[in-house]
Amino acid sequence: MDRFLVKRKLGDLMGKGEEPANLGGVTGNARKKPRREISRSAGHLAGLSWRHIRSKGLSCDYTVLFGKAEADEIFRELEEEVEYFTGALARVQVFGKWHSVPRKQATYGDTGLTYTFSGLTLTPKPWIPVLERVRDCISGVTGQTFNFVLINRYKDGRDHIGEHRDDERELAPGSPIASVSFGACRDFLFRHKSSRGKSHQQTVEVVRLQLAHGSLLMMNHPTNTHWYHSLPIRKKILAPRVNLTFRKILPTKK
Ligand SMILES: O=C(O)CCC(=O)C(=O)O
Repeated sequence: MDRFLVKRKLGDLMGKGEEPANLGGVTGNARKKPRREISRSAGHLAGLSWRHIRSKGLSCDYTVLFGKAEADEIFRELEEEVEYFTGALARVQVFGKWHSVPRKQATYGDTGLTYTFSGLTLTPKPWIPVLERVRDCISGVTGQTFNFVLINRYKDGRDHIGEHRDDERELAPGSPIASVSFGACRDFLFRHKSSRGKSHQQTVEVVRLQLAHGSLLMMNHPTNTHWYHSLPIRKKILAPRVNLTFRKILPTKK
């Protein structure tokens, strides 16, 4: 993840309806397969529909995990409980100049883990109930486990995240990243690494998604090896959004 290494350049509203319904727009060369049901252990999550998004080296699965009432409740709790970085951790150095990060960030996770953020070795804050609730729901529907979460809060459509890959050394090799969104629906773009820059070698079509309130996007291996992702500026969006990316990171070597 570039932001952890501080190398990157700085670069509607919630779904209505009580039941999960909005499967998010997908454009580009994402192949739409028929929706299918998956089995899961959490009984109240029965009936999820998944969209499978595939391209060259890209494998993602998208669903709306929480209905509106539950997503609203979780969003409210996140807004009350999450403590975001301030001071030096809310700033980034690009080509020798300091800039404010164009969003707020926080990290939570298992005791004893460490990770590198803005060139510093940090420990995540201990889990809080609302994060455990979301983490355990994802584990219930995917069978995957996570020990760390990065939280990004976008106060409105001016807040954004530039193109990057989540490829930091701490990530367990081959593990998926589970991205859960609450609040304003935002566009989310994947760009193939060979299609970046003015003199790119290939043109692989950009994959565009919309991440709805209560949605889950599973970014499976090897997506982050071949594709960069971003959440671009959308000035018309006035409402906040909170995104949680659950990860499995390797225990710190003693
Ligand atoms: O807010 C989002 O959906 C994107 C967050 C992201 O790119 C990341 O955590 O790596």
